[in-house]
Amino acid sequence: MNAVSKRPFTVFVEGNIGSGKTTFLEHFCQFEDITLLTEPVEEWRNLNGWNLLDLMYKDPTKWAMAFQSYVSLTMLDMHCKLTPTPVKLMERSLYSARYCFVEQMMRNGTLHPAQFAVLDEWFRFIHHNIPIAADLIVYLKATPAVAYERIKKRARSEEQCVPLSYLESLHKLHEDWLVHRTLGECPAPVLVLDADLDLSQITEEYKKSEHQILRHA
Ligand code: D5M
Repeated sequence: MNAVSKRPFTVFVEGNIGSGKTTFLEHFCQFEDITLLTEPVEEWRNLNGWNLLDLMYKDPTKWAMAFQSYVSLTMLDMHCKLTPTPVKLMERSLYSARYCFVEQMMRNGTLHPAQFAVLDEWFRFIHHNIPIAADLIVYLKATPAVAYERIKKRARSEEQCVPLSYLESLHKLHEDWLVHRTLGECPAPVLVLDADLDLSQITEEYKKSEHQILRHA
C-alpha cells in the first residue's frame, strides 16, 4: 500500500444520467484501499428541506442557476475531501458539471448568458486556484436510448420529465469533452467502457479498468 500521506490516485467516473455509474462504484466496494465518493444527490434533494433537484427539473429557467451553484459547492467539497486510502473514486466532477450540464443549459437557453458567465467565472477561479487532483477518467459510454430506458426503470420521481432529447444532448457533450476533445479541458487520461452491456456482461467490462485502478491501491 502507498504511504497514506501521499495524494490518492484520483479517478472520476463520468457518464450520462442512467449510464450505470452507481453500479460501477458498487463493483469497487469489494476492494479495500479505495474510497468511493458518490455524487451528493441527497444533498441536492434536501437543502434545509428544499429539493433543489426537483425544483430544477420542474422549473429549470428559474432554478438552474441555484442548482448549479450548489452542485459546484458540493462537488468542490468532494474534490477537497481527504481520504484515508491510496485510491479515491469519485462519481462525476466539477468538470462534467461545467462541460456537460452547465454547457447544455447555456446552449438551450435555460441559463441566461449572464448566469452562465457567473458560473463560468467561478469554475475558472476554482480551476486556477484550487488544486483538483485527477489521474484517470473512466467514461461509461451509453447510448442515449439505453440510458433513457434505465432512467424509466429506476423511476426516480424528479426525473420522470427527462426527455430522450436531453440525454442525447448530454451524450454529445460527453463525447465532445472526453472523446473528440473539442470542448473544455480533459484533466486526465480517459478509459472508455461500453456501458450499454446488461448486468450479466457488465462486470467483465468493469474489470478492464481494475488493473489501472488497483495497481495504485
Ligand atoms: O445524476 C443524478 C441526477 O442529478 C440526475 O437527474 C442528473 C442530475 N445532475 C447531476 N449533475 C447535474 C448538473 N450539474 N446539472 C444538472 N443536473 C445534474 P446521476 O447521473 O443519476 O448520477
